[in-house]
Amino acid sequence: MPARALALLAAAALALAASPPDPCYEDGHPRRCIPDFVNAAFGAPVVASSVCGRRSPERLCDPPGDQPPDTACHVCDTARPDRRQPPQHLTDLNNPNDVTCWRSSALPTASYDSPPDNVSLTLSLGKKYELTYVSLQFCPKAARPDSVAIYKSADYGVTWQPFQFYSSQCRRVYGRPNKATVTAANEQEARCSDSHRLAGENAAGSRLAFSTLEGRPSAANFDVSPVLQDWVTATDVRVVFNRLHMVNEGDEIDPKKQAAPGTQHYAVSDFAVGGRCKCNGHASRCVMQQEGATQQLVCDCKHNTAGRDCERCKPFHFDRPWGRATVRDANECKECNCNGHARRCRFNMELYKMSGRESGGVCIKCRHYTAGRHCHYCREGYYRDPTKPISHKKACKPCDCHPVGASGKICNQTSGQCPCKDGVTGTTCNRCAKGYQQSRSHIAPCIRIPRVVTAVQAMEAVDGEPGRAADQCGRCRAGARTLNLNKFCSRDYVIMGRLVGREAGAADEWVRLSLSVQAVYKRGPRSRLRRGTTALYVRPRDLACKCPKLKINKSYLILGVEKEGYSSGLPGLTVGDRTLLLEWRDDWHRRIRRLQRRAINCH
Ligand SMILES: *[C@@H]1O[C@H](CO)[C@@H](O)[C@H](O)[C@H]1NC(C)=O
Ligand SMILES: *[C@@H]1O[C@H](CO)[C@@H](O)[C@H](O)[C@H]1NC(C)=O
Ligand SMILES: *[C@@H]1O[C@H](CO)[C@@H](O)[C@H](O)[C@H]1NC(C)=O
Ligand SMILES: [Ca+2]
Repeated sequence: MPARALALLAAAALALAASPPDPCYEDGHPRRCIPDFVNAAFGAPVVASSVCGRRSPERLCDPPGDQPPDTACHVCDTARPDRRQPPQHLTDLNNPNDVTCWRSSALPTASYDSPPDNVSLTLSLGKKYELTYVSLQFCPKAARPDSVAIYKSADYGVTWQPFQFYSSQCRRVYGRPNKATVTAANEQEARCSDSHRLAGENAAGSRLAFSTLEGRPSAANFDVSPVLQDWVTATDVRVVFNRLHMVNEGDEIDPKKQAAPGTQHYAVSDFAVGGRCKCNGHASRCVMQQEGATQQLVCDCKHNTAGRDCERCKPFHFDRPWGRATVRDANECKECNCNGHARRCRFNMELYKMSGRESGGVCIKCRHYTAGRHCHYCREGYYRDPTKPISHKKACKPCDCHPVGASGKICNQTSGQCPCKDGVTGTTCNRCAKGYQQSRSHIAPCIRIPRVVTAVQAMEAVDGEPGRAADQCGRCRAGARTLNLNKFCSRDYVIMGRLVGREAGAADEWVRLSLSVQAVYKRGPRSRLRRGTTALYVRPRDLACKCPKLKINKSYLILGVEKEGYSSGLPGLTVGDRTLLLEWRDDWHRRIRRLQRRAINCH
């Protein structure tokens, strides 16, 4: 390996080892993290409503001191870099050895009736901050203004809200009492104070400082006070100097102070706001980010949060409601559980509460034929493949309902069971249920076998098996035991034959047996009945009921009517309601011959 590559590797390893631990996590667990405390105003742009010498050079002087003639004068001239007093000097590096100042234009001379000499400074932080203080350092020897209002905006200058007022006459200038007590009920209200007049002055000039939380009852529980969290939040701060001097009715005007022209002006050397980049406890730093053509300051959000201030959960992390991180709970946003079938989800408070504040995410647009708030079951018309985990792309299979046997196309999403028509069974409804047989009807593809006898059962009955539906069998008329002239006369034909076999595939309605006709004792006028093999049709139900009781290789005497037989359309003899089957007895031959002779007298 080349030495250079090795060196690079070593450097990378060092960088890894040296990278400080992420303060937003501790042993892999999320914990509250906050950006460093900074002077958010440092380097930030300030817009001043008045700047000395902006239009033409202007001469300003400090108010006369106690030991004249030490009054210093400044000539402001924007064309001369060394003589400018621009608002940028408010937020530059505040070096006591090289004080830089902003100065307003000269103000009109104050009197009791004069209008307020309003001059404003608007500072844009470019990002939400949580402010602890706002402070103004006045230039050395400059007068300290009498009435000052501080406003803040939390929406980048769209709306403004009073933050603090200072005046020797709070009620008269700002309509507020001096040093009103803040209670838990009005913590988000600005106060007015005259205390700034007592603040000391040093070589660098006097300072006016507003502490945002001072005197506010919930300050000790700031972590859990949304009201105060809002109160200290600002994107912009505006200071309005309303009066440099307050002149009371009847006050004598100090001629000494009046003397020097241009002494009436505001002069501030440093505008500072102390606070932290607002990230709601979810970031330990703010970074510059390219946003279109401009750069903007944003939180480096952790805990699955997003937004410039980490003020929301990042996409697909809506299983819990967003929350500000506290010392006790980092309120990390949790990913939705969609089993890999959805890319989006939303939060539902009802479900969250119902789950015991565990999970409130609802997946949106479940794919792969899944459904449910976690895409955890199969959509209508699909069912779960039990061999695959629910997270599998093919965990849900389309229902496979039989077009004839099923009464719909929607199967049970879990089992795949289709809704079957009456008498139909099977997961896809492709079979007749027990006790049913197939029909040609699409409406009722399986019909109940009369008296619950199947062809197979009927066959078994022929073979001498016990009938399965014996309890449902009525009195048997076909299986007569006795023979008489009346029976002989009332039937169209009388034959003797041996049952020699049965057809394998029984027709639905009839079981076909094979009969070897051995003697014909009587036949109808148009009948072609003769000795030899013919088909004998018996109803399965009758067979199962052993009515008649039939056995292969046994001989029977059959007395039947032709209407039930040939005329039924079946090619053979039919055992119908009026057919009699008697098990053949050897002594019957002579007896039947006798009946034959007597039958001449029938009717
Ligand atoms: C000066 O500011 C005060 C208080 O904000 C306001 O009421 C007044 O209208 C302003 N006057 C001028 C001339 O802008
Ligand atoms: C679907 O089948 C499962 C399991 O067989 C059963 O528990 C559930 O009740 C069925 N659902 C419906 C809607 O019939
Ligand atoms: C019927 O008889 C034939 C010959 O006598 C015999 O081969 C056959 O096995 C018998 N069948 C039955 C079911 O008894
Ligand atoms: Ca300065």
